Amino acid sequence: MKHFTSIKQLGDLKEALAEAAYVKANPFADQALGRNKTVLLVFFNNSLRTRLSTQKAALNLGMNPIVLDINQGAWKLETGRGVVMDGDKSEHILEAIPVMGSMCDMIGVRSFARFESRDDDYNEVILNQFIQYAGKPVFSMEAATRHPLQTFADIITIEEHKTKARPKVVMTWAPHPKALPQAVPNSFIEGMSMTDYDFVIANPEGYDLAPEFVGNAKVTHNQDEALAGADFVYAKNWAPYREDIYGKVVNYDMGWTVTAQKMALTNDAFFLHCLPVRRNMIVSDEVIEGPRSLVIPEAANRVVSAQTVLKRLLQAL
Ligand code: AN0
Ligand code: CP
Repeated sequence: MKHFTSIKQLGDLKEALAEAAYVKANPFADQALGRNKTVLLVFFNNSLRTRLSTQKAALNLGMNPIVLDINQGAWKLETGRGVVMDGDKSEHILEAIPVMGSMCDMIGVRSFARFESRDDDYNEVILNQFIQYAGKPVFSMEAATRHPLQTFADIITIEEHKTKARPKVVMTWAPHPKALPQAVPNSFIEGMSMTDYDFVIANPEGYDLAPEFVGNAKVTHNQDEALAGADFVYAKNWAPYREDIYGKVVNYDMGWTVTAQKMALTNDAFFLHCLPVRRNMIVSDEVIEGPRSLVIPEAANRVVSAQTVLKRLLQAL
């Protein structure tokens, strides 16, 4: 694996899950693999889990992690070509990227959708510039359209808790005060397409995700109908994809909050969310604190997903 930007690059999912289980049971087995290898983690946006879990994964593999927060202490970067740089940006990303590449063996990048241009976001302009100019393997720590390390951890968590071969997994939209990217839901759909789960997406009108991601997945605008008989409820907010309302909050419907009443419609489902989560917007206190909530083990599995991916990237160096 040269770069890792989509869950699909894992190839055979069963094999990847077996590798992940090995990594989880033997976290320090590959200390020699990462010796004297440096991983640079570049953050254009905030993070708690990705920041910690990727560093922990690197340390477990014997690697040296370096974290760079672009908005805290680095120069402000211009990203457009041909711009006369007479504003507040001191450096161009086209110099910054190869410099970063020269100081590490692989680079992780977090760069969210900016919601300025749907085409720029869906063309992954920032991530692709890293791939083009870093000269080193690049992995996504959530880019504009995907968050594959999250999805891998989500699937590991479902596999650890499922009690039937083909569980019903419902990904439901839930309200949030700010416009959030589509990366997590897009990636989750990609991941679900690699499984044989009974997968359903529930979202309000106007919130249908990009057709290139939705593919043949079942979509309903009726949350209650989707939740009926669910074994796993995966909640997430996202801003609209539709061109005329792209990245705008047009629905604040608290009727979509995942409450105990909603969970009562399910088959005693487990609750999943990638975190960070806004309580009593996305999910009630009762549900997230309840016995079926998996949010903490799900977050802990971020170390496992990151370590499995870093291990593959090291093996391919
Ligand atoms: C981000 C998002 O929804 O994509 C990161 C989630 C992992 N969430 C926020 O910005 C709150
Ligand atoms: N789930 C996730 O990626 O969390 P952070 O944004 O805190 O890294």
